[in-house]
Amino acid sequence: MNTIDREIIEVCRHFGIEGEFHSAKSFTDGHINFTYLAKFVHKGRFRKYLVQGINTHVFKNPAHLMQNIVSVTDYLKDEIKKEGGDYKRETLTFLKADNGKYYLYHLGKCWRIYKFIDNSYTVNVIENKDVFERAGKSFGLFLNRLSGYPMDELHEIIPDFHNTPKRVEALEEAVKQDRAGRADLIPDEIAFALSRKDDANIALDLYSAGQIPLRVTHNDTKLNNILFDEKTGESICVIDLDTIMPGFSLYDFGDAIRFGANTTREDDDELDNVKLSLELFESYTRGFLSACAGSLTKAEVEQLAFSAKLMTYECGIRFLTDYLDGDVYFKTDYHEHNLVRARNQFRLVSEIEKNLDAMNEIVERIYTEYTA
Ligand code: ADP
Ligand code: GN1
Ligand code: MG
Repeated sequence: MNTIDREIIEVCRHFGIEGEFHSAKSFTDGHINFTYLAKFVHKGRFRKYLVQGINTHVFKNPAHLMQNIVSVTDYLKDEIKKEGGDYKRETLTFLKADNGKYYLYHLGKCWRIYKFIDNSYTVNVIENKDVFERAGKSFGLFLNRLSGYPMDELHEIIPDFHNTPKRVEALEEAVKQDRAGRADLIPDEIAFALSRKDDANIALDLYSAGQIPLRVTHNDTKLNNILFDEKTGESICVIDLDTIMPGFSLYDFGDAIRFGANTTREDDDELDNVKLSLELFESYTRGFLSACAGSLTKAEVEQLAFSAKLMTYECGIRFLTDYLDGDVYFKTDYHEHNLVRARNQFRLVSEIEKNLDAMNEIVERIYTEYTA
């Protein structure tokens, strides 16, 4: 048994997990937290849990974080029950620790545990466009199911998370500070980011003009934040709920396209692989609008295609800022990882710009189908 196993066992006991320890393996997929799948054998059956170390540099207030998540998943459970669904597979179930909370500081880290949903998988690169349509439907449904949730009760977990103008300001500040001494190496990337500065305000301006509403949004709608069912291939559950906060539907739509309709990984350094797939864009739009066309305002629908550019631009800026700061926010595997990610995102911005008219036509056509 290694040190990690021992650590995981100790943490699990604090969350009331019984049975004989079988194994713990790393299950991390994202750039922020670290996740383990822990298996125990109890009463002759495997019990599986996800044991997650919360990144407290990013999530500074775990109490607020877990209040949001537990209260939203409780709400979703009720909605799913009303629809006759299986709440144990369609939303996450968190465990309480022996301190009475849904998180625990132990061995110098902050932990939480939730139930593993068996016979499920995630997707990182799409091989079949139906998968993306199902993802769109799940995130559209997520938005709809939470439309009656008391938004004022949500904590703003990361202030100004998708405030694109503030992300631009943060980049400008990072250039000025140049903490890692890298600014001189990347004049083209900085110039690209600053040349699109005016786009950053569009969503917030529409909100100020009363044309798009605040909603309860997920804010991190990467394709790998959806579980699919191994038997049916259907999308079953939206996961990675850390950034649920009041936001715009445009954030959720745009971020999903940013990740899923890119014809390659977000950190592919071969920029000619980076394209916007109109076919995948159409699939996601179809799934998304099938679930929530009726509840979107005219301005939201009109900005869906643009939101893909906005969120890709914003994400590129965040990667570039972190590169300039010395890689303090996103996990990186090598020295230039954040720079490679930023270049990839900026190339995708250019590709989206070329395709924006076609994307708008797709949205209009599908929206008309669902609302005619
Ligand atoms: P992060 O993106 O921060 O690594 P996630 O919450 O997305 O964390 O979880 C990491 C991975 O664990 C997911 O991509 C998925 O493969 C798997 N996973 C997460 N929650 C569940 C669950 N309840 N059941 C089964 N697998 C899950
Ligand atoms: C992070 O944790 P993960 O990998 O799902 C980030 C998102 C970015 C994404 C880019 C809390 O998400 O905002 O869009 O990386 N999450 C946070 O891949 O910053
Ligand atoms: Mg994730």
